[in-house]
Amino acid sequence: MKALLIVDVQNDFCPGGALAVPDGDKVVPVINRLMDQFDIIVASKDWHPPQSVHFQKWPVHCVQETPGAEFHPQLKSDAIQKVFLKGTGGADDGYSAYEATSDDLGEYLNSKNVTELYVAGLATDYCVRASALDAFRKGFRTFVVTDAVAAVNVKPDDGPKALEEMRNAGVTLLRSEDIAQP
Ligand code: VGL
Ligand code: ZN
Repeated sequence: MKALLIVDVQNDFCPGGALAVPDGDKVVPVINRLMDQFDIIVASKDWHPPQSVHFQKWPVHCVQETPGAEFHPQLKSDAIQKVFLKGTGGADDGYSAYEATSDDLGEYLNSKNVTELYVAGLATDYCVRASALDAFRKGFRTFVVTDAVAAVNVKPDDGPKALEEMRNAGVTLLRSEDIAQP
């Protein structure tokens, strides 16, 4: 089985948000189209407590239960079967969806016999990167959909560097139009 993981497509990572990713909202229509091709669709949310060491590195964003932590309003979130909340501890960053504390992503995917994980969302150089590398390490055939991700780019080439690092680690990069129809 193949599954789609939608990483952190939340208001605070989109234009106007507290930690806006340039063109973060441009991934939304691409992801909405992708969703039609998958039976198993899961998502993560960055879900921080109001006080976190994470906020020594980043502006305050995606605080639990706030509008900034909601999915982008145009994301077809009704089709998401399970949402994994991460970054919930105050003592670490929790970038990877595999570090979610609400449920165990690896166990969930195994219970659905998922062997191939397609990763999309925000941000290429942080949570997409960490989630895709973890997925590969945990034995999933892992794909990152390059037109369905966007980077924070603290440095201008962080996004391309992260994609290259994932590719070197064994993750397959592909474009949404190159995903085989079910
Ligand atoms: C993220 C920076 C801080 C992400 C989360 O979702 O990629 N980036 N917190
Ligand atoms: Zn965060």
